[in-house]
Amino acid sequence: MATLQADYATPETERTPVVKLYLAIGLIVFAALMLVGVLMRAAQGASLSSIGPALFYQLMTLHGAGMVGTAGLAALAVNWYFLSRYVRLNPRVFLGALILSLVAVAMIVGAIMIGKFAAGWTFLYPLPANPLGQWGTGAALFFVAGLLVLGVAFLLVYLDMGLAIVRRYGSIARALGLPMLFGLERVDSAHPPTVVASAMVLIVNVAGIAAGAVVLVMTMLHLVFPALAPDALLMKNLIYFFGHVFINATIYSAVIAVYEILPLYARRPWKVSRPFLAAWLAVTLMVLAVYPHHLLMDFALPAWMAVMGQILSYTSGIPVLVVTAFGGLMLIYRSGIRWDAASSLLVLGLFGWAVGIVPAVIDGMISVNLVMHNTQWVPGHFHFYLLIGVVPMVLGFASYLGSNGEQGQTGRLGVGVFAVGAVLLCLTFLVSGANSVPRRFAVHEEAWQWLGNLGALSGGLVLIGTLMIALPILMRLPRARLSAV
Ligand code: HEM
Ligand SMILES: [Cu+2]
Repeated sequence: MATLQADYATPETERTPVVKLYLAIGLIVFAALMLVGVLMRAAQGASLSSIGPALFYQLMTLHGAGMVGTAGLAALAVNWYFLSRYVRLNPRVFLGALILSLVAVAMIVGAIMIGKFAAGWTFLYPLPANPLGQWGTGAALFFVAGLLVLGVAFLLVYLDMGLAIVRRYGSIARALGLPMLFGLERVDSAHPPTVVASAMVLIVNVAGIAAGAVVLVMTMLHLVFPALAPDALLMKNLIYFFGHVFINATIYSAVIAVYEILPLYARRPWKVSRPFLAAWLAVTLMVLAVYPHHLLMDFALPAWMAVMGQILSYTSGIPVLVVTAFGGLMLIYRSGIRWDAASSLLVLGLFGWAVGIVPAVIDGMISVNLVMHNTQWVPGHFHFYLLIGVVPMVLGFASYLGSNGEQGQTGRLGVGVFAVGAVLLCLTFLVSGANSVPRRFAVHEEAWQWLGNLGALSGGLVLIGTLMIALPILMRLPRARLSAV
């Protein structure tokens, strides 16, 4: 590492241990929640009808909140690890956030498994306060408070990241590369893509989590004082602003693994350019404004918001995707890259992210949404870019960090098993959606059940593939030092 950077960067001995802890916990939780997913899909296929609707919705809430939270934390670890190369971050803050998150997990899991809370991870107002006898106010409060604690953990890390970025780069805008983009400074091709992405994530996710905190507190107030009933449309706007921004920030954090690790394999640098900076600025603004595509069927929403949601849906994901996919392919092309578990996972992640955006954009059109809204088309597209996009990026990072330069055969084989299972699973959702199978239904019509069963089998493959990738990593991780690629 250059001496100039050494003044700012976090020492290696401080960077790695906490990140390993995040990853080890993350991999185990991912696998456990995949099993929950398989159980749900099997229930929809009627081959596990003993689950019953009450437990199904508990599992759905657990799987949704758990996967979103785990993906968020794992992507945060990717972001933190690579940002700490360029700025001095505080590992104690990062560890504190992990401990807070585990407290949050205990509250959330307790609310669901003991308190029987089952309103879905989106806790859509006023459902948490209308349990029809399935759960008590205490369970709802614990769930909502758990999410709030998780949000606080993220904000603490972001505060540390933001301060460190400002210390080194002067401002978040400069880290995002705005002076270079607008010609006020010469384009410095050595400006790290990681710093640009981190600046974007900070801007959008602090806003997202702040909105989340507001709506969580309002939900708690409503639970304690039912007479205090906020406007339902406002609550829905806040919830989907938060949910949309949070999951997008997760994707844009995870992609940092591609920016940092692929160049090591291809032995070529990933250089920052004007189009790259323009794409990241564009997505910073659009991610914040596109969320009404979740409310296209809410007729009370002002029409201009729905139209904005539709139009921005066409463009929101595209700029960064294009510069990243193009940049990644240029990097790989004729580079003689070595295909091991880590590099294959990162490229699989790019593929899943790119392909998953297509059905998402289709559903972002009002005329399509009229038909596809709340069908399994929706889990179809988001599993595509989460399961085949974010998860492989995180696994690729873990595999790179844990490889110690050695890469076993099991992991590579696991990537194939994972990919086949994951694509099949997503197809079962998309085909179901195209046939108007509703999402979030515990019990399915007989005609749809084969898709549920095929989905459960595919999910089983995904789980096996994940274990084949994750177990060798988990075994190596404790003694892994800075990975030598
Ligand atoms: C083996 C892998 C997986 C299986 C079998 C699986 C299965 C399922 C099933 C059956 C549902 C309910 C679908 C419905 O609405 O009818 C679901 C929902 C969901 N899954 Fe997965 N999933 C898997 C992996 C993942 C991953 C990796 C993520 C994110 C990182 C994820 C995030 C979600 C979310 C956010 C929901 C929505 C819950 C809700 O509607 O409230 N899943 N999944
Ligand atoms: Cu969205």
